[in-house]
Amino acid sequence: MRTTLFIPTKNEIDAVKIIMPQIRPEWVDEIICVDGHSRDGTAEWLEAQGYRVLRQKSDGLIGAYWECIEAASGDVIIGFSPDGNSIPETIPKIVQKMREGYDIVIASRYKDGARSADDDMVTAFGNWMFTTMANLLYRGNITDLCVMYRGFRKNLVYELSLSRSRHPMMEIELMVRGLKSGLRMLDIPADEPARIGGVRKMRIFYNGWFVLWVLLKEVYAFPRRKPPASERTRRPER
Ligand SMILES: Nc1nc2c(ncn2[C@@H]2O[C@H](COP(=O)(O)OP(=O)(O)O)[C@@H](O)[C@H]2O)c(=O)[nH]1
Ligand SMILES: [Mg+2]
Repeated sequence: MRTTLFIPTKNEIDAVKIIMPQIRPEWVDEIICVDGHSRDGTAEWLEAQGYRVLRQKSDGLIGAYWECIEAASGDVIIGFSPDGNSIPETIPKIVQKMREGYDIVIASRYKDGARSADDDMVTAFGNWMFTTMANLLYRGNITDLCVMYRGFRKNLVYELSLSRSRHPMMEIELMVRGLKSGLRMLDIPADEPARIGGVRKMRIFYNGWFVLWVLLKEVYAFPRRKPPASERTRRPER
């Protein structure tokens, strides 16, 4: 099993200088940084440290995700926020659990007393509401639907036909379709410290709308309905 750590950056120079040296190279097989046109020297600093940096061609965080997935040699992708929100020491824990055979391992901000220092009232409520909806609609018992910090088998993006949209749907489809398909999903507790410098790029209501949309559309969307009985019994043509 090969592992690829996905590091998305957009104007995160203060944070990457502190966080990246805390990531031990032996924890994963490959680190791919995807930089979204930073103007503060983030990409140049990462390159000077010897990291592989893809200059993003597509739009948004999800575009960066796909560029990493397509460039990755790993069988497992781990999404990691280098802005201070993700604790580096959780990386080997995720890798360990993926090796044990899980399909998706989530670094949950809400499990067993883990805390988020990045949440405000709105994001705390939204995360609780969306996670509860996912569990009720798709019979899960996950504790953090939306966190980016998770490992997953790379092939799931193809097996589950995840959305190529630049809107933030792919990660939520991964989780919901994972629940619907009965995949082995595990959440392990991980605090979310406050971000270091920079500004949050995630737009709360824009993202929230797409999370809600995926939660609802997935009631019908995947897997596709079985073909009608007449088609199912038809013999294959020779
Ligand atoms: N490459 C790339 N990275 C991005 C983009 N938007 C956000 N990021 C990075 O993704 C990570 C998470 O973004 P952030 O706005 O902090 O979201 P939050 O932590 O979920 O509130 C940060 O490291 C950002 O710099 C983008 O359009 N392209
Ligand atoms: Mg963040």
